[in-house]
Amino acid sequence: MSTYAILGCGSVGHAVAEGLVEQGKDVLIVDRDDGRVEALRDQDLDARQADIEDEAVSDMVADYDVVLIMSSNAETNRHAIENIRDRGRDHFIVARASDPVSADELEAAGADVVVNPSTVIANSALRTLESGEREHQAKRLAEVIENTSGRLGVLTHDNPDPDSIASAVALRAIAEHLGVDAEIIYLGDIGHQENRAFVNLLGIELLSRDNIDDFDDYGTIALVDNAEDADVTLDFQVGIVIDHYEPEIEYDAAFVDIRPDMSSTSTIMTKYIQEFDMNVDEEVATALLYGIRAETMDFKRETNPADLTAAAYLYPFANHETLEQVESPSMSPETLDVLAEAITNREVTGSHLVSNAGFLTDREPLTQAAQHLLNLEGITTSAVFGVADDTIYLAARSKDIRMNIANVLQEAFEDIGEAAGHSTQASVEIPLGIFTDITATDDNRELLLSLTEEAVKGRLFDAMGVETGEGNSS
Ligand SMILES: [Mn+2]
Repeated sequence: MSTYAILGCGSVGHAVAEGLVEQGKDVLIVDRDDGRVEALRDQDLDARQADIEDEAVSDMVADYDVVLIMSSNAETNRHAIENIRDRGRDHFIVARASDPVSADELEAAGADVVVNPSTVIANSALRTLESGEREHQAKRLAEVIENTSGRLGVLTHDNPDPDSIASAVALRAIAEHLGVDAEIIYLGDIGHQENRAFVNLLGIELLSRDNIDDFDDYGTIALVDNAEDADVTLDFQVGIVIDHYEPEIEYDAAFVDIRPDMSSTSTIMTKYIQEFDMNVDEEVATALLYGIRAETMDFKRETNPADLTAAAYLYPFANHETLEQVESPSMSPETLDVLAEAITNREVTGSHLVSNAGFLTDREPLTQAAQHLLNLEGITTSAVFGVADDTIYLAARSKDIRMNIANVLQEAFEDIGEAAGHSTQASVEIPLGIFTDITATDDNRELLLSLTEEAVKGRLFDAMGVETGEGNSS
C-alpha cells in the first residue's frame, strides 16, 4: 500500500490528509506552523514541524511513495519539489499551483501532477451545473406528465424507426412510473422488417394513428424523436417535445428538450430514466439499447460519449437474445413461399416487375416479397398480388423517384379498389371476381384468379406508363 507525505497543511492540505486517513492510508504531515502541528497531533495525526522549503524535509519524506505539496504559495512549492528532485528521489509528486504560469513552472521543476485550484473549481462548478440542470429538466418533465388529466399520448414520427419507438417506450414507462397512463401512437406504418421484428419480439404495444378518433381523449400529447418531421399535420396541442434534432416547426409546448449534441433520442430518454431513478425493466432497456445502436449504426455514426455511457447503463438490463434476433430476423416460411412464387411468376417490363403469388393465408408476406423483389437487378418498381378470402391483395414498392407508386395504384384501380400508401410503398385491395360476371365461390377461385391475373397486370403496366402486350415474361 502506498504511503503519503503532505507538505503544507492549510485548508487544502488538511482536507486531503483527512480524505487519505479515512481511506486508512499511512500519512505524514509537515507544516511550519507550530500551533497547527500541535492541533493535528491532538487529532492523532502524524504531524511534524518544519519549513517545507528546508532541504532537510526531503530526508524526512524519503520513505514515502507519494508527496503532496499543498501550500498556497506556488513559489514555496517549487522550492520543495527542487529539493526533493535534487536528491535524485523518484517520489510521485503532486503539487498545488496558483495559476497557469506557476503550473508550468511546477511541472518543469519535476511535479508529476499539478493541481490548479481555479481550474478544479471551474470544472466542479460546470459538473454541478450540468447535473443540476438535468435534475431541473427531469422535475419539469415530471410536472407536465403529472398534471396530465387522463392519458398521455406519445407520438412517434411517421413510419417510426427504432429510435422513435424506443423513446416512446421509455416515455410511457416514465409516465407509468409517475402514475399516469400512456399510449404510444405511431403514424404511417412500421415498414422495415427489422423494425417489425423489434416491435413483435419485444411485444411493444402501439396504436396506429388511423385508429385514434379524437386526440382530445389525451390530456397531454408528447412528440418523441419527431421534431424534424415536417409532415406531421398537427390538429392538436403538443405538450412535450423531446428530440436530438432541432425542430422545423416552433412548438408552443409546455416542455421542450432538444439536444442536438446527442446522437439519438434514446440517449436522452436513458438520461431521464437514470434521473428518475426508476427500475428500468427489460423491455425498456432492450428497446433503448437497440434504439441507440440502430440510430448510431452501432456507434459508427455521429457518436457522442453520452451514447456510450447510456448504452453501458442499459446493457446489464437488456435482453441480448432478443437483440440478436431483431438484428438478424429470420424470414418466416410463409414469406419465403410467397417470395419464391413471386419470383417464379414474375413478369418484367423495363424496370417494372409484376407478379402473381397465388393463394395466401396472410397478406403480410406480399409486402415483404415486394420489398425483396426490388433488390433484383434492374428493378425499380415491384408489385406482388395474391388472393385471400375472396379479395385480391396487392403490395407495391418503388425506388424510382419519378414515380409515386400510391398514385399509380390509385390510377390503375380507382374504380374497383381502395389504394393506400405513399410514393415508395402502397397497397390496394380488390374484390375477387370484379373483372368477370362470375360470383366467387369455393370451387371457382382458381379460375377467377387466372381470369383476373391479366387484367391486374394490364392495368398496372398501363398506369406505370408502359405498353401492355409486349411484356417479356421471364
Ligand atoms: Mn432519432
